[in-house]
Formats: sequence, C-alpha cells, structure tokens
Amino acid sequence: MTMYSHGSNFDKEQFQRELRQVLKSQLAVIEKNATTKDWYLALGRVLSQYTSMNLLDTEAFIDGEKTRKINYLSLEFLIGRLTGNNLINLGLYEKIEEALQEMDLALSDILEEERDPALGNGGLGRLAACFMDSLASQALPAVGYGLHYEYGLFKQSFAAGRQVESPDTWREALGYPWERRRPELTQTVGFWGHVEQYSDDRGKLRKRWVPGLKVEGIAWDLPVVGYQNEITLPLRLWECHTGDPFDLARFNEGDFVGAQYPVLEASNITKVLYPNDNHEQGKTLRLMQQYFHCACSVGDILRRHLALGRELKTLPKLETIQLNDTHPVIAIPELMRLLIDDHDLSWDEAWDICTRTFAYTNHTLLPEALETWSEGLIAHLLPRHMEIIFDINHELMVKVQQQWPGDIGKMSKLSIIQEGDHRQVRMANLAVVTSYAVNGVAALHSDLVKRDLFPEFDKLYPRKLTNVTNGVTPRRWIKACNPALSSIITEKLGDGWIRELSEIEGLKAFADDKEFQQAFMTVKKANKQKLADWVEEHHGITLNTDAIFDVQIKRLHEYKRQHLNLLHILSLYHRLLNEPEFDIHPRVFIFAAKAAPGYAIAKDIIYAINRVAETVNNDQRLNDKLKVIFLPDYRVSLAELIIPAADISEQISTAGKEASGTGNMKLAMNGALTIGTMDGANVEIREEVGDDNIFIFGLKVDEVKALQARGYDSFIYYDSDPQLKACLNMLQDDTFTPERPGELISVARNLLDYGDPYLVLADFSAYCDAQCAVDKSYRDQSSWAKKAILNTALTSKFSSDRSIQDYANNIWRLSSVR
Ligand code: CBF
Repeated sequence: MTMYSHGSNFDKEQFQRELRQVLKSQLAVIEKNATTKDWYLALGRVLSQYTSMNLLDTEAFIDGEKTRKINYLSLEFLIGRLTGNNLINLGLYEKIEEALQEMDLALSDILEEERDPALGNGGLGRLAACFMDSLASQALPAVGYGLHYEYGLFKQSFAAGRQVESPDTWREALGYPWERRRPELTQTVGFWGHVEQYSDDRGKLRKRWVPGLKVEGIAWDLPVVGYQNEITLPLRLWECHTGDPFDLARFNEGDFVGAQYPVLEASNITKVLYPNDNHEQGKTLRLMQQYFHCACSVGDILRRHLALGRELKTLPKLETIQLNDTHPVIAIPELMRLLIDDHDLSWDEAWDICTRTFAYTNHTLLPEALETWSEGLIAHLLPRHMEIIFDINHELMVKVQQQWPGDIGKMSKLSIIQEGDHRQVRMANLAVVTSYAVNGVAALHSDLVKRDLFPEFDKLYPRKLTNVTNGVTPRRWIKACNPALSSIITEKLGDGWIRELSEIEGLKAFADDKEFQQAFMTVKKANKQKLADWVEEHHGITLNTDAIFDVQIKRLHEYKRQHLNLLHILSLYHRLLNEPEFDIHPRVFIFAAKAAPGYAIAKDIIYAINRVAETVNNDQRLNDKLKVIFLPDYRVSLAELIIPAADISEQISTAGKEASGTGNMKLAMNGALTIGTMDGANVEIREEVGDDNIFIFGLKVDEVKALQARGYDSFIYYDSDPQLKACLNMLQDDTFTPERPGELISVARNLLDYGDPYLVLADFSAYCDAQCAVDKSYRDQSSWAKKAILNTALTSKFSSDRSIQDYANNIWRLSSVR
C-alpha cells in the first residue's frame, strides 16, 4: 500500500488495482455487477487505508515532539460527508477523478452515495468539525474526542407538511468506510456504586469509588486530513459496550429481572444523539453519555501521557483539554478523582493540575441551555464525583467570602450548587471556576458573557473571560462546496487563499471590474440552477433562477425567528394580491431546518411555512413573483448545495440570543448578502463588509432589554400596524388551511396571547423595510454584484484557521509541529 500524503506520489494504475481488489475481496462484488454504492464503499476503503497510515505516522511524530497537545472534547462533531473533502485535502481529487473516469465511473456520482454522518445538532457540532479541519491544516497537535452514536441526528421528512422523524443509521449495513476500530485503546468506565475509605500500604487513609457496573469504551478513529500537509489527526469517537449482561450482586440476591436494568440502561449510552439544540433536558441517560465520553477521553489522555514516561505534574504543560460547552464538564471531577484516588496526588496538587489544564467555551446565554444536573442524580450515578464537586465548591465559597465578606447573595449566585428543594449542580459555574480560560464565541456574545452571565466571576478571576470569534473552514465551505467560485478566485489570485484566507481580500480590487462582476454573477446563476435542478428532481417544484434566492437555513428555534420571515412572506403575499401598484423582484424563499422532536411550537412553525408555501406556490395570480420552499432533512450536504446558490442570508435572531452563528459566515463568504440583526457574529460581519454591503435592522441588545423591562406588549404592534394585523389574521382565519380550521393558530397565539417572547412583532416593520431595501438593491445588478464580491472578499476573518490561531496564541499557547 502506497502512502499518498499530498498527491505527489500518486500511482494511477496501482490505485485502480487496489480499488478493484477491495471491491472483490472486501465487498465480494464482481466489477460488472457493482453499483455506484459499491464503488463508493470501495473508494472510501482504499482512501482510508492511506489516511490510516498518515494518522499513525502523525501520532508517532507528535509523540516525539515535546509540544502541548489539544484535546477537543465535544459531545458533537457534525462532520458531514468525508470523501470529497478528504480527496481535496489529500490533493487527490482531480487525480482520482481521472482514474475513475478511465474506469467509466463518475466521481461526482460516487460522492453522492455517502450518507452524512450527522453526529451533531447544529452550529456547535459543525464548529467542532471546522476546528478539527483547521487544527490539522495548520499542523497543530490535537485529538478530537466525541461519541460514536449508533443513530445520528434523526432524519426529517414531511407528511402533509408536518415534521416526521425517523432514525438515522449513518453507518448503513456495511459500516462507514472512513472509520477504524482501535481495540487497543479500550477504556473501562464505571457507574453507580459507592465510595469507600481504606488504608493503603503506608497506612494512609484514602478513598476509592467502587462502581456498581462497569462498561467498556471502544475507540473508533476517523481521519481528519490536513490540507495538503501530510498531517492527519484523529477524531476519536467512543462506543459503549456492556460486557457482563447482569448486575451480579442483584442477580445473586435472586433479582433476576432487576439485575438487568442497569445494564440495559448502560447499553443505550451511545445509541442516539440527543436531538436538542440549545436546550437541556436533565435526563439520566444524557448524563451517562456525558460521563462515559469524559471518562474514556480523560482516561485516554492520561494513558498517552503516562505511556510516554511523562510525569503527572507536567500534564498542563503538555495537554490542554478544551471543553466544548458544558456538555463535557464532568471531565473536571473525573480528572480530579483519577489524580487523587488512583495516582495518590494531594488535593492541592490535583487542583493545580486541573486549573491549568482545562479551558471552556461558552456557546449560549439562553437559560434553558445552561446545563444543571440534580445533585441527587449525580450522587447516585457518580458518588465520588459529587463529593469532589462539593469540595471544589467549598473552596470557591471561601474565595467568594474573601472577596465579598458576608455577601450571601454573591455566594448563592456563584455557588456551583444551586440551593432549593431540589439542589442542582450548575455545570457552567464548575467550568468557569476550574478553567484557566473561558471564551465566548463572538465579540458581542463574549461581552454579554462578562456583563450579564458571569459579571462576578469576571471580578473574581480577572482576565479569565475572553473572546474567540467563531469561524468556518474555507476548504469545505468555499473550495469543496463552490468549485465554480473557487476557480474564478484562483484565476485572479492563485490558490494561496485556500490555506490563508486573508489572501482572498485581493478580490476587492475586482469589485468594480465589470468583467469580474459578470463572472461572479454567472457563477451564482449556475449555482442557483444546480439547486433548482435538484429541487425539481427531488421535490417537483420549479424555481425561477432570475429570482432572488433568499435563504434561511439553521435549526428551527423561536429565537432564530423563522416566523418573522414567514410574516414578511405573508405581507408580500397580501400586498401582491391587494395593492395593484405593489411590485417586487421575483423572490424564492428557501427554508431548511429541523425542530427538536419535543419542541411543539417549532414544529408548528414548520407546518405553517409548509402550508403557506402550498398556497402561495399554487396561486397563479402571483405570476411567479413568490415561491416558498421548505427543504426537508437539513444536513451538511444540503447546506453545501444551498449556500453557493444564495443571494440573501437571513440572520434575524432577536438581538442577544444568537451567540455567534456560523451559517452567516458561510453564506457571506459565498457572496450572499446578509439581512440581519445586530446579533452574534453579524456585528462583526457588518464591521468587515461595511454598511453598504449588508442589511441591518431591528432592535439592538440594549433596546431589547429596555423594551422588556418596560413590559413588552405585542398587541400594541398588532393594533397599530395594519400590514402586520393582516398577516396575523391570515394565520388565524384559516386562509391556508381552509379544510382544517384553527391549524395555524398556535403560531399567531404564540406572538399575541403568549407574549411573543422573542419580540417578533417589535421587529416586523423594520424587517419589512430592510427587505424593501434588498428588493431595490437587487434591481441594480452591477451594484449587487459588487456587494456580493465584497462579501466574499472581506469575510476572511471568519476562517476557522483564524479562530484556531486565536485559540493557539491566546489560550493554548501552542505552535505548529512543522
Ligand atoms: O458556537 C457555535 C454555535 O453554537 C450554538 O449553535 C449552540 O449550540 N450554542 C449557538 O447557538 C450558535 O450561535 C453558535 O454559532
């Protein structure tokens, strides 16, 4: 087997031989009978042999370096399809395409066979995947640690307009060709049981946890291929295996059935990804997932460290553990436990190590997403960890007392334990107290973390709270998903931008160049056509590619305000039918979003959009001015199709609610203009592209707060704005569901009777004005082209390479191994 690190030593004939061999010997398929799926599997297996070797070599190489390593702990890695991306990063895309062509095979068809590994919900998981790409591409030593879910995020379809969920078996019958099982890395993880005291050989009184049940964590490595640099990092995903099928103690006591319960529960640990985005539910199994993930990952980090003959006290110098949100925060008491109980370090020694090893990223201010666990649950499931959390909290309370003597209010606000009838453990507090750095994910968000979420912690630990603005990888989000745009950029600037996105600023010089404007718009039109063809083929809807493609693609959440977008569509519909003078440039509104299965109003919003779409799309009176489509099963590969085709990017969350957003970055890079609020990273996008090249509207964070403090009454807007009233009335008077009265009323009620928690009505009129400005602006195609080019040229700040450099310089203090 030859190693192809960046395409330079590629041997076409040998590759073709290997492909045929794998097809026959591993898949047991004769070439003349092979389906495209068989070729996809064979191709994946051949390529993954190359990357496996690169991965082991990189591992050995990094082990030999005395450099710090990053351990990125995340419950989610929304990696998307790997084959096309890995081919690009290996530098093999064109070569393999040609080799396959000679065999009468089309690489593009083969790539379509890959099922998206949907091991994440949305922004947070996709960010983790972009970060791994950037770490590998910049040759920074790192391991991504996640879970090997049997079922990824559910598949979404629509039945008569309503969301239906079905399981996602992403590995399919024959397994995922890119993963490698690493049995030698197996970890053992305990649950339940009790803590006992004992005297060790030296007569020292110590504690140990005696778990009631032990399970095994099996490692699966996925390769994260650096961009043409010979580096492949592991994304290590843990799968839970329950060895012994019985709780033997209970079994021996005669409780035959009961003896199986804990094992049955444990056997589900890595079955499914919890489908909630920005929302926690406090379920036991979820805590089990979190602990299982952390125990395996921390165990693996220590194993690596000790195997290299390194001392525990050098851990912080050589390993950083980056906690992606609070989901892996239970890693903190786990590391404390291992250091104290298993390695006989004193509390102070262990605490010193932990406080220099962990760093934590906060991704949300939404109260419903800030995780707390019932003290009783932790004490039952992880009794030793609960003791350690109490001890950490004790030290914290002493510190708080020193800072604010006698201030009980401060103690109760900062305490890791939230007092009350049912005491809760606040995971964010535990993370902030322990971590040496805490970052938000966009400038505005990080300011709000300091100002609103943790102002006291900011005083207690000056300079701990900081910002790293998110980013997205230009390899996947420009180069791979938008080959036509990539080639006109490369024609003008060379291909250095793929590695160093700031070079793309060179395009600024061509923003007024009519020829380049033409080329840019031709690419956009072709991408719109590609999407339109796909929509026609899969959904039987014809899209006019001269229309403005207006895109809102993200999770369905009230704070993201897909219903504000819907109200605007209703206003256009109403006006087109009722105002003879009113005219618009044709517009296609494209939605894609999954709603958490238990999130009723989010599902009702999807239903409402689908019902409106059905009526609007079939109303001949509109003359094709308005089309609305809601594409089912939003996923990375669908985003890759939609983003290059977008003219308008909808980023319309209530100010202060979207921590950053990353879709906003991908869309802007691909030449879509943002219509958005002053929220998350929109603020920084505006700074970069300038006011002329973005449509900003709506209440700002302080205005939102002030309005809420005054007492927000959505009826005031309803009563005073006839346009808005007409739109809401359409939802209430069954215009779109004549055969099923009252079906869309929940959406209107949410905005009126239930108080409109995300201030949709307050921003409605400003949003409609901004949409008018979009319409007007699009009519001047040359000026629009200029704005679009400037969006691509001026958004290089949002490369995840820059984010990772910020982490490396300001938090990890890490340099490249090359
Ligand atoms: O930081 C990445 C993303 O994380 C979220 O998706 C999250 O789950 N908390 C936020 O909602 C996004 O704003 C953010 O971009």
